[in-house]
Amino acid sequence: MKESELPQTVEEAFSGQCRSCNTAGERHFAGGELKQVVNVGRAGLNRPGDSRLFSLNGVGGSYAAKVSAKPGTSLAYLCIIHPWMQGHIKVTG
Ligand SMILES: [Cu+2]
Repeated sequence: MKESELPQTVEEAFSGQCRSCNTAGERHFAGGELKQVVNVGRAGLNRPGDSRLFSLNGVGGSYAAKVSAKPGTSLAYLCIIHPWMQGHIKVTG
């Protein structure tokens, strides 16, 4: 997602008004079926709205996903369960 789409406060994240959280949730459960991978456009993490549902088993877990954004792109992300968990993926060539 875009940096400007991240919730800035805990209140905003849990108000039900976080558009990014709501959109991701709706796309993962579209059609009443849980989708683990949501791609907006082509495969891989490259566009606002692309999302992955995964869990890490405790501290030290890891997850891998293909990032298909162009080098130089910075993708913002957040955990929709814990919206204060936010970060960036900086794509390098
Ligand atoms: Cu989380």
